[in-house]
This record gives sequence, structure tokens and C-alpha cells, in this order.
Amino acid sequence: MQTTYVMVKPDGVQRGLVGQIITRFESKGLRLVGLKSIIPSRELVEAHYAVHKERPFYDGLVKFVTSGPVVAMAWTGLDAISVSRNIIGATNGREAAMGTIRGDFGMDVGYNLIHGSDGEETAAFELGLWFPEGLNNWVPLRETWVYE
Ligand code: DAT
Ligand code: MG
Repeated sequence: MQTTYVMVKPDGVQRGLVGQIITRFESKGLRLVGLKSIIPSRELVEAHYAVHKERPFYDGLVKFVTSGPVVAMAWTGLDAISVSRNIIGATNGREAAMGTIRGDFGMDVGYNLIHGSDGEETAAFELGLWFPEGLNNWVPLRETWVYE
């Protein structure tokens, strides 16, 4: 089992898509182990996107993600990291496949609605950063019918 960090960015919250986005992860069969709405600090978002520090879009990205509430989530499941990246879709919404969140709801590379960890190390780092209080340890009864 893996746990991944997923975050609805301010555009997804402002556009009222939080419910539809959560539904996709929930109905796929992933297990929700952390959820909160926060307006993140500049320090938090700078740390989160530290790998992109030298990129030309970094300052705008930090400004955007600190501009309002985000919905921070942690989802657990078999291969939860790649499964979540598939639910999310390619970075640019205009190129993302239909059926993905970005493909269905997005038109932009910057305003692309949602973040998902891209690997095991990144997931551990991001979960520690956004959920220092820890995650909920539970197994939903329905998982009996999610994995054979
Ligand atoms: P992803 O979020 O698909 O993992 P990434 O890690 O390459 O994409 O980039 C992180 C975020 O930075 C991305 O969600 C949106 C923003 N971004 C990436 N490339 C960009 C670009 N060329 N112009 C503007 N924003 C960009
Ligand atoms: Mg990334």
C-alpha cells in the first residue's frame, strides 16, 4: 500500500470543483486518510515546490498557491501514487486526456486544479510537510470489495 499527497489548488476551490474532485478518488477505491482546507503560508508552498525553485514560473506558482484556500488530502491504496497521477492527468489541461481531472476541467498549465505526488520519496516528503500532525489509520469496510 502507498499513501500519496493530493491537493486541490486555489483555482479548483474557487471554481467549486472540490466535491467532484474528491468523488473521483473516493469512487476509484482509494482510502481518505487526511483532509483539510487551509490557506497555506509562503514558507510551506516554497518548501513544497522547492524542486522548481530555478524555473521561470516558480514565483507565480507560489503566489497562486498561497492566494486562497487549498484542500490538502492524503489517499491510500495499492499503487496510490501512479493511480492518483492517472486520475489527475497531464500537467497542461489542454493536452490532458479526457476523463482525467485536468482533461475534463482545465484549460491551462498554471491553473491546473490539482497536485499529486510524483514518487515515493516525494510523497513521504509532502505528507510530512502538509500533515505534520499525522494521518488517520483506518480501513474502510468497503475495501473488502475493492481488492480481491
Ligand atoms: P505536475 O503538477 O503535473 O507534477 P510539474 O511538477 O512539472 O507538474 O510542475 C508543478 C506545477 O508548476 C504544475 O502543476 C503547474 C506549474 N507549471 C509547470 N510547468 C509550468 C509552465 N511551463 N508554466 C507555468 N506553470 C507551470
Ligand atoms: Mg510535479
